[in-house]
Amino acid sequence: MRGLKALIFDVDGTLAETEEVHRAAFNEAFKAFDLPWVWDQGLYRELLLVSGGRERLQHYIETYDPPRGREMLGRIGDLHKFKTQRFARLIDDRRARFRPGVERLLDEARARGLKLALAATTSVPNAEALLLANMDTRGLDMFSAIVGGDEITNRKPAPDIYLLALERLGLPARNCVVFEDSVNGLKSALAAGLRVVVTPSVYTARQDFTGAFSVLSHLGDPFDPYEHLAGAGEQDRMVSVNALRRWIDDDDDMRSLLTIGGRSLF
Ligand code: XBP
Ligand code: MG
Repeated sequence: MRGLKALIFDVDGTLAETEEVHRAAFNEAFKAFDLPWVWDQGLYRELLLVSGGRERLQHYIETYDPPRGREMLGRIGDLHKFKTQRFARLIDDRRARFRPGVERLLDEARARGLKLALAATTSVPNAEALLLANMDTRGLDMFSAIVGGDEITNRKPAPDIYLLALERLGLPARNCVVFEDSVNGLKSALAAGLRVVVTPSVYTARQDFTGAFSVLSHLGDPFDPYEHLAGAGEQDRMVSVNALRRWIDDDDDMRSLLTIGGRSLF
């Protein structure tokens, strides 16, 4: 059956520019463990190609062999736990506000009867802390599913997290749209058969978003229109439920036009 029934959002970089807060939390954890490690923005941009804080720490130690790295390989869990505690406190201090259009689209989607889900590599408590800091408890009540990175084995770009989100929503991919900020997230959602609207973040601005349904500077607001970068949305200025429905219906019409004898040319 055709038609938009749910929106699925990535958290870090998509709802808010949280990666600077994660980076601050990592650096505070390194200080607390007396490690002479500092992740500056240039290094963090490269490390972000590895999804998952624990995996990122392991990759850093194995790739850069920093002082006391070998010793810390066995304590990555403790280090990441401390970092997560610091992140939650920094988020509580409202260090990451929602990006343009996020709260407006969430509210509109609920008002129009669409389901909402989150598909985050970070932990569910981190995602919930961000919702609470920006929308109070209202933010927690509006999601049918909040899927965190701890619940799946293979992180983005593997499709696992989006397949689990679809299962929790009880919907097929064709009735949903994903909002992502990174190439890993885009690949993950595409591999799950989903259409993806990409709103690049500070750390992902220069990545290759081939395959995206739409690439926009952000979701837009009435007085803060987005910049259209690629794909659907060239004639609009903000992502609304009506606009999404139009873009998807046009895309479905195109796909059915390009399907000959039941075989898609896509
Ligand atoms: C976000 C991540 C996370 C955060 C850090 O990717 O990869 O690892 O960077 O959070 P996405 P944790 O936006 O694709 O979900 O330390 O909790 O992993
Ligand atoms: Mg992201």
